[in-house]
Amino acid sequence: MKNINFKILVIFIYLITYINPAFSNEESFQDRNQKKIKEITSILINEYKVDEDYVKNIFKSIKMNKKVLKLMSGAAERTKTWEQYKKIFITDSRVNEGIKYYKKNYEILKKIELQYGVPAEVIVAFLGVETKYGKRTGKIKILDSLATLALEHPRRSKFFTKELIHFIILTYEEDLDYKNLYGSYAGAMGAPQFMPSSYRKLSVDFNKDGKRDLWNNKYDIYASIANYLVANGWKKNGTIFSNIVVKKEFEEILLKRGDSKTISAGKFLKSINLETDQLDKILVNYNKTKEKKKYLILLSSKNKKYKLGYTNFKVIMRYNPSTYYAMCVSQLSKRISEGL
Ligand SMILES: [Ca+2]
Repeated sequence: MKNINFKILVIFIYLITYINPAFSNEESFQDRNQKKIKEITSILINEYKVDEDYVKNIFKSIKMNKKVLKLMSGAAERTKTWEQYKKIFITDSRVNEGIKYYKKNYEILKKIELQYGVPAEVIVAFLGVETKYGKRTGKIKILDSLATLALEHPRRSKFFTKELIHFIILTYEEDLDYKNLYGSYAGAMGAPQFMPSSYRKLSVDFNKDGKRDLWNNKYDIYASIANYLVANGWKKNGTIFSNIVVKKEFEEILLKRGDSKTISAGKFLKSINLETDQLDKILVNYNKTKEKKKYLILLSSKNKKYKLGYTNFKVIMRYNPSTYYAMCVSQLSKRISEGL
């Protein structure tokens, strides 16, 4: 009997020492990042006047999340072709759900559209792509994911350190419970998936209840998306993109540029020794529009898929720099408005 108890004890000690992360990895996560944690702590306390105990308690509570490092390298916009990417986001069910969502929230959406000049269907399309209309806001503890990426991502540690700092200030200033905030693996928050820096800078308390709530309040959610776009140059009544046909002799040259790219039409024309405003020379039946800035959007060279984008397309790319992402939001918004 004694012998069995002893064996169990040995196994128990083994388990808590080598398997339970609280006794092994976590300690070393804080330990091996001691210097950086000190730097961040000092910035928060000295530059942003965040309470010292508050910051120290936060760093004590952080648990490394190895999964987010893996997930970062497999982001859909970097691994998929246009056809594969589109299949995820522009399905009949997502379009239909968007139309229903639009109708259900019509009054609030129109109020925001009127004030900001951003069409309701564009706001809805962002929500559709980001979180399936607010239903999937993410289940990963934001503090842990941001800290893991800030301290241990091989390439993007600088970017995530900035976001981690913003996140801590945000929770401190707006009295948010960092222990219970969940989001995407990259630390994006709420229905519109704002990163902490954008949350602090551009989210809006539209219903004036003293809180900027991007999880639950539709006024705040819609207004924040619209405000983000306006702050990044959204043009009221501007076109987002149009279909074009490139003349055969120029198509090959254009498609050589590859997939998932948005390039200035002027720059492309210059590269083939044309004037920057001579777009009509390379396109079939091209009608000039009022839009000054134009972009050639390359989706798939294999399937000869390209479009022409305007200023608002580039503004959508400020939300997420992927050409595929911006085209999905654009096409989803179009399909939703066509289906109303
Ligand atoms: Ca509010």
